[in-house]
Amino acid sequence: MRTERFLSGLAATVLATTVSGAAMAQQAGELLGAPVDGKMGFQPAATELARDLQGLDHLLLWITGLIVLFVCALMAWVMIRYNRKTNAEPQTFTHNTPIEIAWTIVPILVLAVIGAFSLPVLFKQQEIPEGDMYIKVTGYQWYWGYEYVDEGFGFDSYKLERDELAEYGYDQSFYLLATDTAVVVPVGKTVVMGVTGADVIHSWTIPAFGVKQDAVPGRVAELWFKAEKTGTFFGQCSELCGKDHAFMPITVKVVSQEDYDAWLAGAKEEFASLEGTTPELIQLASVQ
Ligand SMILES: [Cu+2]
Repeated sequence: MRTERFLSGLAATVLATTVSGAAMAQQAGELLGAPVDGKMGFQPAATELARDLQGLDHLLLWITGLIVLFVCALMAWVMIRYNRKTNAEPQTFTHNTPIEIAWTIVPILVLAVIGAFSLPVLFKQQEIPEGDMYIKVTGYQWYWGYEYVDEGFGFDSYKLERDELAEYGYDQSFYLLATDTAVVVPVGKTVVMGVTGADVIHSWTIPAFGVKQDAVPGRVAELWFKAEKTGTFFGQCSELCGKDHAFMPITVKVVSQEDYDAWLAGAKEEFASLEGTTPELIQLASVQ
């Protein structure tokens, strides 16, 4: 499966170098951040944020797992040792001070430990750093619009139909993941995204980056990520937004700085015509 995807990505790269045009030049790198048949768990982390989140999840799984085992063991002990047959004459006491103190203190300690590990992860995600670049994303019913605010252009991103996938270098498993245009970002750069909605609440996410942000009309929320490897990563709208909620996927391509510069030059030309027709672009440039 992996190899197949790698090969299709490779084929797309070759295609991109032979067929010019910014849209095709976006086809680069391995198709990394996508669900894989028969697998469970997280997609491989492509950012520090995602690694932190997955580490926290593992820690919580251990803590909750041990608590479940402990409670089950206590219940089994009570059922076996204190049933009517083995303990016909029950004791009549109603208090045990040391145990009551313990079952108050121990859960507090458990929560304090969880808090000590989870709050730094939360803060790291929510404290938006000074970004190397800023992209504004707007959720529409039912597609995404992107604006490279610093560069003064923007484009919309629609899902690829089944019969369009091959043309863009994807196999059929990328239906409802792959889009016609993609967000292109350079590897190792801090990207800050402003997320908003134009009509109803949508939610922008890339699971492999560990980011998810509701796109709420009338406000611009922010998220950030710094992708550590090149490749193509996928997400899907994650807030029920109407009948085509399932049909507005997200594609992000992480490329080398040189590839990004080349894409940027082409994209500026290709999408420049949108500038006059997209009033939000000018408005947003001033917000930023
Ligand atoms: Cu949506």
